[in-house]
Amino acid sequence: MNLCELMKSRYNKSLANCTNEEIYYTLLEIIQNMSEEKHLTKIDEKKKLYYISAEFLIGKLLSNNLINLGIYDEIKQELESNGKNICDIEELEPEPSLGNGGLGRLAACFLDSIATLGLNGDGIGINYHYGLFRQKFESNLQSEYPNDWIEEKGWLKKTDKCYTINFKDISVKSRLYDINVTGYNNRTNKLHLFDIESIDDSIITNGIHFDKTDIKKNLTLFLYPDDSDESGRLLRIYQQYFMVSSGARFILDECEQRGCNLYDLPDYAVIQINDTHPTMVIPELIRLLTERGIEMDSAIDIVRRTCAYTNHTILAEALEKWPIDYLKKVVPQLVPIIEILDNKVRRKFENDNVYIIDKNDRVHMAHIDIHYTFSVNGVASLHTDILKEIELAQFYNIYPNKFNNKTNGITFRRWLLHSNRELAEFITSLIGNGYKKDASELLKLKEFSNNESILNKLLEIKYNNKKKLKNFILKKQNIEINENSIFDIQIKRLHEYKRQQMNALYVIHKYLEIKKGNIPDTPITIIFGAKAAPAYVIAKDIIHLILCLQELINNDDKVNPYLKVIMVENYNVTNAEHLIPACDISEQISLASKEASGTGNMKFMLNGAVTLGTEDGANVEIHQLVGDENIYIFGDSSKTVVNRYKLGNYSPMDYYNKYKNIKEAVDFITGKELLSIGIKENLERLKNELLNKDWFMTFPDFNNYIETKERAFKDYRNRKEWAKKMLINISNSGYFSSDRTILNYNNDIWKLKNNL
Ligand code: 26V
Repeated sequence: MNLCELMKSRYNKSLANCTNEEIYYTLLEIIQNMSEEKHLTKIDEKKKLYYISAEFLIGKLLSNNLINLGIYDEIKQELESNGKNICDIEELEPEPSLGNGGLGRLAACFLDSIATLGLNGDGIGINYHYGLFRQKFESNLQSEYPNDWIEEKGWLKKTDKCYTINFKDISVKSRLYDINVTGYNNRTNKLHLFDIESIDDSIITNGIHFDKTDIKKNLTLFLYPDDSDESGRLLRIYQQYFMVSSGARFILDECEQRGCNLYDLPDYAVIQINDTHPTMVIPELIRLLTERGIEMDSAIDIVRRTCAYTNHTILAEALEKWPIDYLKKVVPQLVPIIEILDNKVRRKFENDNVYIIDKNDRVHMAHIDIHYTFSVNGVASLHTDILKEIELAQFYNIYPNKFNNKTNGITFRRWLLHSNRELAEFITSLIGNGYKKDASELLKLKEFSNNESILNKLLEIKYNNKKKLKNFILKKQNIEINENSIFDIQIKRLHEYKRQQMNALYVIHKYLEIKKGNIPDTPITIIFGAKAAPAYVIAKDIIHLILCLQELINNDDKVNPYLKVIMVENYNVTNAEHLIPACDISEQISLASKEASGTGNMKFMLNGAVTLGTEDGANVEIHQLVGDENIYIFGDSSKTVVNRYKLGNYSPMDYYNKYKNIKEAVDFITGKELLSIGIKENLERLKNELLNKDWFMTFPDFNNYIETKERAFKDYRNRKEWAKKMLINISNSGYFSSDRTILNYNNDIWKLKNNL
């Protein structure tokens, strides 16, 4: 492969004289051709995995593909010797935003690992034209705009596969688009995204507003359209059914082509249902099988043996329950099937808590999954325990063998090899290349934990990454940060349970301390990145508070040499790739029991950040792996939290009255400094929410949070000891490779042949 020659023949110019755009489109084509060559389904591959998900947060694909095809270094060098920089070319690529957060990014990591392990497995989802909104900060508030990512020449390949999808009132024609997913030195699988052709983006006005009833024009415009009104909720059902009906028909077609007679579907397909958004695939498959002549009871049995379900949350408000009337309005063809499924359950069990249709005529989507799949898994050890013992205990009693844990993972190709090249190269120089395919080899790094020069090199790499991030933030947001300060980073969706508000209260606390003359030994930079759901009022108020603090503190020359606050605009995968390698302290501070797993925590660990966190989600497993010395754990345990909810006697006001620093920090939200910057209504609403509700129990953990954070800051001063903590974190992170997770899924659930 010679890029120079190719550019010459295409454009009749030397590589040095080509524009970055010309280079980008040429690389895209080279990659497409190379990856297509690796799309070989082996003859003995009878069974195939279909990972069906409303989200695939794939991020930019150029570098990732170059790495996985093994030509990154070659191309980078060739570009460099012609005066070109691969980073400038990467910048031209728009980032698809086909996901919200961890759930969608997990699906993308899984596709990478499935292909890397040589497994026969594709993704199925929706081709949202504008995905999740693009976030802008205007007057210290979040505003939302469409993210226009689809280009004429891009990764999406239009196919001839089309289906007619029937809703109660309308029919639409779905068409399949494919994105190649090439594994690291391995095969190419596909991400299948369905779309309609009658989409009309001219209906979008004023940011991301549009007529939610005009389904033919809006069906695949946005991910998670605002569902605070009925038309928004109905649109979500339209989207979900569109995805599963197209997907189910595609799966049946493919299986029949491979020789399946539909009675033996479980030998040809396994369908992993990613949370409840694709749950309607169960009644839809049953419907399609009966339409093709299979009796209802057999159809149900076939589907149950084909599908498996992953639960990603215990938050009640996130567990989907659709009023049956909504389903009657959109997909009446599924209603009799769901009623049959419910009746079967009622005949077998006498327990309201396991019925599919409740007494208020709402359909519990997760209950369909649990009864009518063969496997139910949680995404971290604590999460699975909570499902078994508390949230889904009534089901665990009935189906103890269905429940299993699959602790999440991340792909090291994107989150180390690509995002932190310098660290990856250093690791390779120490332990060789083996860890790239077998991440457990990172354990070999442990033997260097007292080697001063190696520890110094780790610190140097971190420092270089911090300088890079400093430039990135300066360019992006025109804020200058100090690369010698501690980089303390909290980046994730904005949600009260993740407790960005607790970190913001810490910022206030620290600001007041500095004002009192208690200057920190090392300057601190607290970095946030988060999008709030457009209709989630308190989440947007928290963003407002953080942005007001950013303005107040960064303009206060008495404070800003010691403390700075940055809220990164439009947090997405690309921004995460810049932020994570530069982090010293990884904030994972959700209320214990609420974060199913978290995956950012794993990315930070792999990049040598030390976790400051609660015993929640996968933090628990990180803690077990690195030991007390190499993590900062604080806060109430999940047992205490669960018990406090049960008692129902938590009163934030008691803490406010008892602890002076809590009162000071909370009062500051509506004090004169912030009111001179922010909006009274928003700040007051947030303060009242904390004082009167604080549903995610910020105050009980607050003082322990401050103490533990201060201890981490103090330890940071001993650079050698800190570097040791970094090394121990990196060396233990192998467990969190999504290759390990996928091997577990395959061994326990999918049972596909491995063509390594
Ligand atoms: C969804 C919603 C939607 C409506 C409003 C509130 C709300 C709150 C939470 C959710 C979460 C849906 C499921 C989800 O994204 N779970 C995430 O899955 C990740 C991958 O397994 C996991 O690492 C995160 O801990 C978990 O929150």
